[in-house]
Amino acid sequence: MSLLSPHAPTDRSRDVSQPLDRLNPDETLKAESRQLRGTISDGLAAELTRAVPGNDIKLMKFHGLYQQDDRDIRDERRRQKLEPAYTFMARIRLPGGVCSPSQWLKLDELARAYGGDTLRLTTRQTFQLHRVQKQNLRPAMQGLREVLLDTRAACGDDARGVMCSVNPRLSAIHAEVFALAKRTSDHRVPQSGAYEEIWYGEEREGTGDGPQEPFYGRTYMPRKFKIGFVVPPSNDIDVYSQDLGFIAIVEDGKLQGFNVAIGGGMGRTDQAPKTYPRLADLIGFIEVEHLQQTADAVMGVQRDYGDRLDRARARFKYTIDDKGLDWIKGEIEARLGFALQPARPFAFTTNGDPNGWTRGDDGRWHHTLFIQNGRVSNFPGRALMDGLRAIAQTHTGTFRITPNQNLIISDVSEAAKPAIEAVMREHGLGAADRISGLRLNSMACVALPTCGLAMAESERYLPDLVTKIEALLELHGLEDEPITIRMTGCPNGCARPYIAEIALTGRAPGKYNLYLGGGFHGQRLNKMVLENVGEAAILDHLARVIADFAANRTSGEHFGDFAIRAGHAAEVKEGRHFND
Ligand code: SRM
Ligand code: SF4
Repeated sequence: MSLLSPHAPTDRSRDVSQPLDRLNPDETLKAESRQLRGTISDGLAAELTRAVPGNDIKLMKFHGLYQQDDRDIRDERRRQKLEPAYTFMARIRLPGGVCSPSQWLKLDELARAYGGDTLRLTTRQTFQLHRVQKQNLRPAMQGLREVLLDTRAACGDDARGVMCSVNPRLSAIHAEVFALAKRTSDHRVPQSGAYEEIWYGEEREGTGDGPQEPFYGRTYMPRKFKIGFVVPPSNDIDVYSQDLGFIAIVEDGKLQGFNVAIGGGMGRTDQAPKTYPRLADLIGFIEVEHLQQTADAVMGVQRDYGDRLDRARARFKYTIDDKGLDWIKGEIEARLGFALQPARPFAFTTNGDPNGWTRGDDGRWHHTLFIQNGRVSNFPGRALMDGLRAIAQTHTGTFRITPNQNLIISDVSEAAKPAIEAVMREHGLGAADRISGLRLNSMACVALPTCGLAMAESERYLPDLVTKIEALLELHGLEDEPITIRMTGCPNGCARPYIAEIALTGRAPGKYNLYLGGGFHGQRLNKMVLENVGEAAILDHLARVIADFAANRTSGEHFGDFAIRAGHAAEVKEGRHFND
């Protein structure tokens, strides 16, 4: 099959400087996949293995599914000459992280039936089921469908689930921005009937080889594309880390439109200077009525000019740096047919979540439940999974997953509040739990044992490390100080570490790079200060910086700002700066 016309004819032509015969093999795979079908159905039917063939692993990402294996037992199985313990991770598409109690109950049921009795809340406000056996994938997908959920385009080279500030206190504005985020998400879901065909066993019109992807064409996006909506003063979604961010401009209590930010991204690879985290640039302001058109124009530019040769350079941030911001902005405006207005003033104050009860401007209550690293399970003395199921059985409002992996039990009436508090107490969810400012602002990616790319522990290690850093903070009476700390098991940046005040990214078992100096509300990249070091060196270094912070900070100065001002994030002990 030829790749000569991979894109829809409706837009301007693709970047002709990229020779077709040298495109990345993944481009051919997409183009020849019959709109994401590949041989997925055959792979699912093969009974001799728990895995699917390599190319289908890639195509299944577009269906929100990742093949993984249990890395805790990988070596042992190899010794026993057994196939790795393959299972699948399913990521749900849940724009803005909002779900209903009946959806929660279904997810709880599926997690207990197929997902190892646990649910994972992600840094992009959705659920992941892990450890789903191949033969359980279809029942799981059909179960999701019963509550109008699916995993479509939760992964793959497409527009991922769209993020949206949770901001429960501003209920009316949140509702408006959330509706726009959801519409943007729905608008960019691939149209292919492959999903219905493979997972629901349905035939759909237009399921053949025809031109049924008016926007994506046959080769979709060059790489994943991430969109987020934020409502200041909270920058909970870390808007500067999105490929395309919309910053709500609210004047006189009314949504006026959005500032547009483009080109954020966190991923980097160690020892590969051509990859780096980048903060998004503000390029202007648009009225609400131009929102979808703008999203289309921006995505269209990346679709047509993104790097389709080198996947390590295929994110929008590199297209912008390669072509130049002015050129990209000009191309966006040419597609829009008008110039963007100058960006309007706004101010962020934090990217964290409040803890506990807050009251919305409509008088309804919202409870933010701290969920360490997004892991929902029954822990000793804290039956989180059971407790949330019990709440979902009576709750009449919504649940909102925050971009910090926490959960808001939202839209609670005054009358219903005592009953929810009683269920929380009964399950050890303690509404009044004392949580340090550091822990409350901590985030870790999944990493081991499921993530195939992890080089070190993250979710399973950060809680213990935080306990040790808390002890250092307590020495100086800083236990309530809000400080963002984020850990990832590799440099890919799934917990958005490069904008945290303290960050650790995995290099090898027990070894991390330490970064300091990110902005408290996600406005500045941090700097690497130690490379490839273990816990003792990390704690030793932090002890000195924390002592200096306690002694010499100015009033109200945040830890990250102090680290920069005092020169603690200026020198790399080994290695080099990558983001000066
Ligand atoms: Fe991520 C790949 C988990 C948010 C950057 N990410 C992965 C995979 C699928 C590993 C893989 O490719 O085999 C991880 C699955 C682990 C597992 O067992 O579940 C994984 N990413 C996650 C989640 C679950 C972390 C979490 O603990 O919450 C987050 C799911 C988000 C969602 O609901 O969609 C998650 N990943 C992010 C973010 C944060 C964000 O988007 O706000 C980033 C940084 C932002 C960005 O994209 O620049 C991120 N993930 C990556 C990358 C690096 C991309 C790059 O441009 O270099 C990879 C690797 C890749 O794509 O090649 C990756
Ligand atoms: Fe896996 Fe690395 Fe992402 Fe963590 S940051 S989930 S280790 S890919």
